[in-house]
Amino acid sequence: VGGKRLHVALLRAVHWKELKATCGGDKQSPVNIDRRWLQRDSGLGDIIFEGYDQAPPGKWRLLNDGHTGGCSAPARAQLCRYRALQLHFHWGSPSTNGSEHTVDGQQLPMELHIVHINIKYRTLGEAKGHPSGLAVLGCFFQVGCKSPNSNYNTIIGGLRNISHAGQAVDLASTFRLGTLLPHVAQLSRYYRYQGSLTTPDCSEAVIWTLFEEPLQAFVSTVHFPASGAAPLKMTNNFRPPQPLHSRKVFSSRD
Ligand code: 1SD
Ligand code: ZN
Repeated sequence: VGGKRLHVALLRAVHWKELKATCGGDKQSPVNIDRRWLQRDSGLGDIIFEGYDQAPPGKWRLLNDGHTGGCSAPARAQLCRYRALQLHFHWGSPSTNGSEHTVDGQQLPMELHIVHINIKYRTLGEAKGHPSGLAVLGCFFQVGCKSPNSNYNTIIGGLRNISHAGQAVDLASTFRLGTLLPHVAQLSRYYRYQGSLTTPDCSEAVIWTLFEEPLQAFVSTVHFPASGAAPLKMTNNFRPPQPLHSRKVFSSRD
């Protein structure tokens, strides 16, 4: 498994479809969000977050899986009928280019994903077989922050301790999942479309929700150390935008 995962990580995203046919499907993610062609959907109301405001009893465990640094979600945080599984980041080098989704053709410095599973399904494998099996919340980041969210400092500090693939660390302090999201007043402004996981097997099982409001963080510090015997220098762990084909990107607001 380790060998195959490493193989996937080293293979450029453009070749993933040669390894996994599903990566060549017509509902792939990420996509460019062209704001000229957004379709307003009045049915996209406020997202119901449950448990996002509770500090989890356990510790957040941060893992370097060879493709990203992320945490499993220790709380029973849920949005509508989807339960939070894990969160992770995509970033780049230079640090101005790291997001997976682009907005009007522009890449943002970094993108957070919180992956959720439809509570109808028991396993990730089962959920991957259904178009609404998974829901991923995405948040963009901006650099040049006036008021960075300090909970990200805890995560960013932890990333420095997992510079090798396979390493994990418990974070020193806990935090509520909700504190990682944009300001509450901005949570009703989002884009929505039907897509896929952005890593192989690229299952077309994801309802994507991307918040309009970018978060602030010291993006330039979000790197795995380049020094030492790190087998993978983890930068540019983003997949480029994929064709939209016949899909539409919906907007919750005009
Ligand atoms: O890239 C992640 C991948 O690391 C893994 O977390 C997967 C869920 O099993 O999700 C993708 S993504 O589509 O959320 N980027
Ligand atoms: Zn992701």
